[in-house]
Amino acid sequence: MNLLSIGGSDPSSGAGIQSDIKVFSTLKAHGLTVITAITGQNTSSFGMVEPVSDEILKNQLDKVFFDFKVDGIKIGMVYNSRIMKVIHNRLKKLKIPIVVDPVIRSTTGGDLIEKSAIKDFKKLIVPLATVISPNKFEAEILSNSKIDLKNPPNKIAQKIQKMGAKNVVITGIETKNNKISDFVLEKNTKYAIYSNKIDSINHGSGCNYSAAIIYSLAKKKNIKESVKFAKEFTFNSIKNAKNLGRGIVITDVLEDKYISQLSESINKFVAMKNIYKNIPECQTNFVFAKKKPKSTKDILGISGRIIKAGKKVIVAGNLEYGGSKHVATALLVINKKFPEINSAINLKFQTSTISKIKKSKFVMTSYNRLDEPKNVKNKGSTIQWGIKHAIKNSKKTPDIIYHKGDFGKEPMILVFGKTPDDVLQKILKIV
Ligand code: PXL
Repeated sequence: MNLLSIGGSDPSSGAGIQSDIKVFSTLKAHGLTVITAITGQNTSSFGMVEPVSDEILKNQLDKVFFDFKVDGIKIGMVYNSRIMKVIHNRLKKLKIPIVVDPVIRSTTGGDLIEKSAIKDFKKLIVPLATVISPNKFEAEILSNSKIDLKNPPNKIAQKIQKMGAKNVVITGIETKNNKISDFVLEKNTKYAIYSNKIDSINHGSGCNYSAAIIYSLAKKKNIKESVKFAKEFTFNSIKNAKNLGRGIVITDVLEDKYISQLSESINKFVAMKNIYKNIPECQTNFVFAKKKPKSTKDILGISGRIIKAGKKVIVAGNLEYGGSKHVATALLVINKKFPEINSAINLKFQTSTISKIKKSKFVMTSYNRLDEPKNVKNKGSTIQWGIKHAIKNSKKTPDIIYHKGDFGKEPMILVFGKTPDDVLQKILKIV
């Protein structure tokens, strides 16, 4: 996935385009950047701003759009009317999601937009927004009114929506009992999303929020899902903020530990010698569940499969929650009875593998698809039935479950473990 950040350069990498690249790369998207201005700043003070020329701004946009399929755009700092006009003209006809983060002042006190350009910002940049994500202060400037009892968030958001933004998210509205809420106004609905408040003056949280929203929208998630995702992502980045300079802390974005562990094990798996011999006709999936998974949506898997191409084995697809159906369903059943088991893979059934397992210390059980009741077969819930059947009388945590197939159904071996690495260590002993 290619995501473009249009904004200013921050040499401290706490905010601006440098921060967006960090977010995109953590989320495994490729970050493209078009720089609108160079700022001089650090964690304690804000220095100069030098907007770039029209020529280099246009040239950056041309080069990016000529070459890449851009899946989503985030617009951050756009310093003056001249810059806004160029961006408006280049983006107005695009049909991809655009998130506008209307940055006005930096936490350290620098102006990120010329005061005289706010009028043009409303006319030229706000209407480009699929989602606009002002904080309370920015929403007040854009709407020219204070958020209070007479002007609640809904009224302010409506004003901004009338300027042409499709969806408005006003972030950081404080509520009683130390919660913080984001107010969302979609085309036909409005709601608030709450989280706990962390008292922190930091660099980067607003940038992380809007970068996370564009990532989620580009993945075709809806507005509510995207706002929820961005809120949790940003909350974690604040929780994990670091004291790197002498001034305010810089937010730090964390890799999803499930993604990094599973992708590391998948890379080791596909690099194993002659592993292609163990890939079944229906291909392989390798999955990893979050703690206490409720459905396959809580289980990370490959949205495609690990496939065999001659003697080569390649990963076709991305890691996604809900990316696997069969192997994830099998894991879900096992995890209910043996909650320590959180990872699984399916391998080609080979009698040589079964003999090796029998000589090992691994706990192996099996099920026979021929014993499957008709109503199960008709419902298409074979896997659930099979795994349940296989572990019905097991006291010991299973390492391997296999079945020998049925008419037109390929036999299969499933390997289970606590983590992807645990599964991998078992595979190394049995293939
Ligand atoms: O956080 C908003 C922001 C965006 N872009 C640039 C910035 C800042 C805040 O400092 O410097 C370039």
